[in-house]
Amino acid sequence: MSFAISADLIGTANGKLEAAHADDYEALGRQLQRRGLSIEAMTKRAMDFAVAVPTWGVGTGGTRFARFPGPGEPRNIHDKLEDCGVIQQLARATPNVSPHFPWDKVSDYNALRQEAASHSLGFDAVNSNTFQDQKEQRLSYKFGSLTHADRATRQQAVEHNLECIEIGQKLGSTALTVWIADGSNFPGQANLNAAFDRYIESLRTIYDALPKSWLVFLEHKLYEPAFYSTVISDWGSNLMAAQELGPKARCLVDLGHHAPNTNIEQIVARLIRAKKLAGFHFNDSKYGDDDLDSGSVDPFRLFLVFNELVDAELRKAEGFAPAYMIDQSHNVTDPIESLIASAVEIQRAFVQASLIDRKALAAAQDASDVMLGHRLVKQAFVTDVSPILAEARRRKGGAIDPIATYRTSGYRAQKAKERPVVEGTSAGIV
Ligand code: PSV
Ligand code: MN
Repeated sequence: MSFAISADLIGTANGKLEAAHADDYEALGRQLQRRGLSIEAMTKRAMDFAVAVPTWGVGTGGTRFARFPGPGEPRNIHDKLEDCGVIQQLARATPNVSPHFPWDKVSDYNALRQEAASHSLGFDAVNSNTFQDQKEQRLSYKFGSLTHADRATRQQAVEHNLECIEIGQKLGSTALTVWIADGSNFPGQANLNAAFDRYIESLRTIYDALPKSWLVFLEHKLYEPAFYSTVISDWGSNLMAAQELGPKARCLVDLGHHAPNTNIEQIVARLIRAKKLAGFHFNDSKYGDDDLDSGSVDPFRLFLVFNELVDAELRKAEGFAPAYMIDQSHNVTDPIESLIASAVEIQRAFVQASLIDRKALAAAQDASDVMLGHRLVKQAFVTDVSPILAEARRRKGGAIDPIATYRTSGYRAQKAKERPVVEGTSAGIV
């Protein structure tokens, strides 16, 4: 019998915090009321908020240099689902997981779907992987996959994506996320336009195989592993591709996939306007695609992204239905703790952005009252909405302090006993 965190343990942990929490919640309620806001409405919004967890996120990540595995790491998709279940049990904001293939391959996907449900989890977008070679793979992706100069290699990569769609259907997913590492490391290595043309041609076959009600999310990334040119390097190339393919193709914004200081919130605004925003891979960064925990370095940027998202939601922007996912690499923390903290930070940014007085903001903007507009946005950002987030978790059966409760549970130490260490560490991005 594998160890699981009990509802009793959460109840006991909450019991110790309840009085202080109620006090903080009431105080915040009074503060918001003075601003014409209902804490109840905000709590309801927090309760309805969800962001998917990536199956690959519960394992310790790595860099090009090393991977330092932690104790009790998940060994397979079954262990990963168990860990994702704990994140949802404690934080109650991550009811879906986003699987990556072939990493999460099993022989029976109907059984896997049931297994996820037993952890109160469903499946979000399925991710294909043509950025690595797999054992027994016929043709290598060393020089590209969907855009490879060789037709047979392109075909192999297309077929993998078609298989991902088939698997996704069994799991209850409704979207395929495609990120390719294709590009070049030397000027002269590839014809920049021919590579893009081949991308469209390959994606066309994948697009045509999408079941009704499915979308394909195209993910751009500035650089890495290709360091001279990447085929889908930015939101411009991404938007061109999505527009050329048709309405089921949308652009996925991974926050780490832009040059430092890029105004990502403006990109988000433009994609919403073009009805092409697929959703997000949330993470944080300082220099590049650092894959740090969401909101850990620049929570203001995360908030400004949500400012655009809440604005679009409230004005009912046409075609606006973004999918929220986390995509991080945890190298020096317990991945469960990082994913809990990140889900809370993302939810925090959403609630903070919901506090903005949109009417007053529009009036300030129309009157060119710069300082007032800025203050209205800033006031929302500096409001500590922690009691709202805690209350949302508490009402849904989660933990008032999810990370402290996780530590008290001894879950990781138990898993270290149950999951023998897998020998051999490899370097590499996960
Ligand atoms: C690429 O860096 C990426 O952001 C893509 O979403 C991949 O699927 C993911 O990371 C996992 O490696
Ligand atoms: Mn990503």
